[in-house]
Amino acid sequence: MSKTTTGDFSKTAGWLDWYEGPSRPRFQLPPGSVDAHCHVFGPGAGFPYAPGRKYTPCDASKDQLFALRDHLGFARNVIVQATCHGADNRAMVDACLASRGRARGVATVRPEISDAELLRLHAAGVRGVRFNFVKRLVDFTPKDELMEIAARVAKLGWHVVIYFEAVDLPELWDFFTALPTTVVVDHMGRPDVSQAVDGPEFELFLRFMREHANVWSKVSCPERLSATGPRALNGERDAYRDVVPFARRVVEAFPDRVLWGTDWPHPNLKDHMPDDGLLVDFIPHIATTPELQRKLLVDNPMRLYWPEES
Ligand code: 0GY
Repeated sequence: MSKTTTGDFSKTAGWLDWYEGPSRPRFQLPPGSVDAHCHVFGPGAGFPYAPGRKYTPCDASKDQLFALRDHLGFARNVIVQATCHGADNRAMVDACLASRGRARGVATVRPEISDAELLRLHAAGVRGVRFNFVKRLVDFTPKDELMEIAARVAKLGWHVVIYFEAVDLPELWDFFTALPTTVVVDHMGRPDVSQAVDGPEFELFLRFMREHANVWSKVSCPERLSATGPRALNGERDAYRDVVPFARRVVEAFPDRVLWGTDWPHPNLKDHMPDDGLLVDFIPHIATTPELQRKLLVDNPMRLYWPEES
């Protein structure tokens, strides 16, 4: 059944709704696993979508997110501010507060934000800001403004999440490498997985991580990057297998600087909506030992988001 968008909003034409009734994964997540990249959308009636947004999604509430967390076997979430809410962090903050300490947040902020507001976000569980360079999602923000924000949040012990397309890494390199805190790359910098894993484009991304010990990566979103798609080629639950060599390379080269998340409710997908259970079954293909799995799903996100407990 088609999902709704409440409030005075209608979904972007062709919008794909998140998947109702995901399968139960076969892969058993290690105890204490963190879904380190997911979002809430609205609901629009309570948390209106931002005027300057590039898309209007179907609602995806905190309670629906927490139900998915429990169904898949995660213990915690990191809720990343989605661009459809702009710099209005209320929906994400509300979800963090309602989680009783089981969710942290990554916010979007403008340079004019006050110190008091940053502290209020911190108290709610926010531990990072997101800088988005994907042109279909956001308008341009001058880099000196972003650098000013980074300097302020670094003092709070926060990190910066960056989202960009692989072709833009050369141009953004100097800015990224000057950031004064931990930097977390969304979805491995969106590699073109039809290229060779040891080709020049992905090698530049690996060099970025190799030469800068403050750079981490989410090895998430195979459903966004894959050309082979969710089809199980070997009769196994082995969806998105063309992404495996890329994610596995990052996990094995930088086991202490990788994170994983579902990306629920999967904004802006065009051809299919993933079964989140199948996404969890992708994990043992890219983190092939219990030790790598524990680092990816528990130790690393705990160190970044709940250092007081790790
Ligand atoms: C993601 C990816 C996308 C969207 C957003 O904040 C967002 O709107 O992050 C995308 O469209 O690629 O990580 O959810």
